Amino acid sequence: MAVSYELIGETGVITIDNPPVNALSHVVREGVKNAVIAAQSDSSKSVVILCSGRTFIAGADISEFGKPAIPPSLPQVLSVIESSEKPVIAALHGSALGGGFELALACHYRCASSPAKVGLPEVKLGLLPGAGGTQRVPRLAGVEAALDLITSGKPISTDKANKLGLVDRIITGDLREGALEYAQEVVLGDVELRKARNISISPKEVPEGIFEFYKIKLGKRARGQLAPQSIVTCIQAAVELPMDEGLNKERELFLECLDSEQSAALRHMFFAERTAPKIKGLAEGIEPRAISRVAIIGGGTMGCGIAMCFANAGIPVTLLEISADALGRGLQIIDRNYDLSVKKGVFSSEDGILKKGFITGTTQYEDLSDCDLVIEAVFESFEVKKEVFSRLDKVCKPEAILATNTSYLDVNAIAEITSRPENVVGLHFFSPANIMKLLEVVRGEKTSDEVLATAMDIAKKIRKVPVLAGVCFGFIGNRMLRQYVRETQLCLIEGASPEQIDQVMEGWGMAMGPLAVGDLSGLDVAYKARQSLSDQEKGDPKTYCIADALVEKGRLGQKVGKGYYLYVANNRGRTSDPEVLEIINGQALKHGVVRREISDGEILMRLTLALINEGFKILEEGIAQRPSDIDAVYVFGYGFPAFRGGPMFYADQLGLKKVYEMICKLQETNGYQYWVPANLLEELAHSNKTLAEWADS
Ligand code: 3H9
Repeated sequence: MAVSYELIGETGVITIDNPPVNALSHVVREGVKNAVIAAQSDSSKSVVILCSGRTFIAGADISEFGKPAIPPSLPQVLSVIESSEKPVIAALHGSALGGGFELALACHYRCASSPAKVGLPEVKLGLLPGAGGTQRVPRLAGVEAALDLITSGKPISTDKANKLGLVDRIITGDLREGALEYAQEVVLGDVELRKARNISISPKEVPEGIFEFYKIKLGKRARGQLAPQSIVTCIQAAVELPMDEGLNKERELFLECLDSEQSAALRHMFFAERTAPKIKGLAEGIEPRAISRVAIIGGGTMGCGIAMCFANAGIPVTLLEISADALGRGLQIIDRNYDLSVKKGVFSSEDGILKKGFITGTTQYEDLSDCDLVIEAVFESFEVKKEVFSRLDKVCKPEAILATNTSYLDVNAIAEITSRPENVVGLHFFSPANIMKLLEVVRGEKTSDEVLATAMDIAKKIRKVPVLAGVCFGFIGNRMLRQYVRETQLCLIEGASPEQIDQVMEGWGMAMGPLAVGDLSGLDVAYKARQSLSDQEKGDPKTYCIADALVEKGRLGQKVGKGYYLYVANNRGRTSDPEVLEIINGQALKHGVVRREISDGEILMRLTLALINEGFKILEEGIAQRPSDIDAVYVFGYGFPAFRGGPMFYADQLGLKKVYEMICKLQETNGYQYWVPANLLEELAHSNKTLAEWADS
């Protein structure tokens, strides 16, 4: 039974039991409504609503969105609760989120255990709280607190909620017992039921211009997104309109958001993130191994960032470098990063010291003999890695997992260096590793199921989004990136400017344009990688001629103050440099390209289609398990806008037939060898199927 009702003394207790997170599925909505109605005619004097399991209600059932709505709606249920003649008390534990917190706000009183969290994270799903959250929070906690809570979507502690007036009582002991006692107090105390709707907000208490200020701020922070703006409109309505009219406004804008492509995309990403760690076809009963000690080989930026991920999760980690000097430099990088995190308020200084304490350094491989997991993050050269893995194989215990952070090299060949290929796996972190959420888990031919399960498990413990990838050049992310970068370079030589390309992609929602990203990571990195390719692998000589020319002129990117742009010291902002245009024009002339005007639409189309087409190839080769995994890679590792749902979701939204036709047209007009439509795309376009349907089948 998802909802049960019992009478304990004079209190009616409604218990919700809908694992895993007590979401407000249809059965829960109906159950709560019926139980509150039943309580009106029994001997109870008050009603307590609480939940079994690990949490109070974590919100509406997201999997029901996009399907025909089945009554009662949540607002209807909340109206029954609010108009109960007996006091209704919500007892919160775990995370009371979204519709779950709104249900609590419609109750007459709220008590909560500590620590627990409350919040309205709907904005992260492209939604706004659609069951009175935007009307009740400003009435209870004030307009500014409401704007912060609802536009950020970040949960707050119940202690803070108590201070803000959103929670009435913190219960320190057993929540159920405490809630029953509180219910009795309420019955003996207040004569009138407390209803948030009865509070009116005096416009005089609202800071002047606050709504315009938030709209402008959110317009910059959440460029092009509908929900944040609508939230501000709803909170403004809470000030300007009576409760029922405010609720109507909220409902109207909630439904508009729910129908939007942005919300569909963000809901897709919610499930993509949670589906990605699941490995298809894993042998039954496989349990992950315990990882209680980790080592990182290589104290460069990447190795240090990886070490911090484990230390932040409280897992002891040893950093190995070849010399005391190099080790000292690595440990300094870690110190600096922690200091920066403390300065930015990510950790308190005590917390920073505590976390740093989990990291020790060594120059001796022998010190790694008791590690359960070793991650190599050394220079990207097979010869260097060969040396590292041979040494690790000798000193590490036989069951230790040996992982490589390689971005491109063959994980199977690396595994074969060791006597334990089944214990070798790729763990490809993204820079800065202590911040970026993506982790590609690369499955070698011989990697055992147990090692994969362990990789997924430890990834979640260090708060990464792990995505399984097969072995190929660049795995999922970088393999697709190559096509995106190629098309960027071709747009440049054919007529676009760096500014135009970056502005188009950033305006569309990418965290950073491709050329600004190149400058940030250093143009020499890709240049060196290109030098090791054969002419055939390099493709058409004009493709990377501009990038090569910039490097050869010493324009290596931000680190030297110039690349595609100029960077003034201490100012990370970029400015245009006429010399770059001269270089581009010179290269076009040299390669016989007559530059033309390229529209913003063409740039967007070519860059996104380059990603999409390669994504289809990756799927048909089985390199990625599912389309949503590719979306997770791009959103969590490459700054792809989450509100567009990742490249594969975006392809479905464009329509696969249209995508296929556009790629065929590019092949026809450009004549490049690059635009060969993927077989899977062709097949789905002809059979009128979506990628989502293909994935489900
Ligand atoms: C809303 O409420 C709108 C209302 O304002 C208006 C209505 C009119 N629905 O995250 P986990 C599943 S919008 C369905 O790994 P954790 C999840 O997919 C909603 N399913 O656990 C996963 O399934 P599986 C606003 C949900 O312990 C499993 O539960 N609320 C929902 O790391 C475990 O999830 C939110 O946005 C859901 N609402 O974190 C809160 N939530 O095992 C969303 C979870 O099959 N939820 N699942 O992969 C969360 O933030 C986290 O799940 C929570 C627990 C913090 C609660």
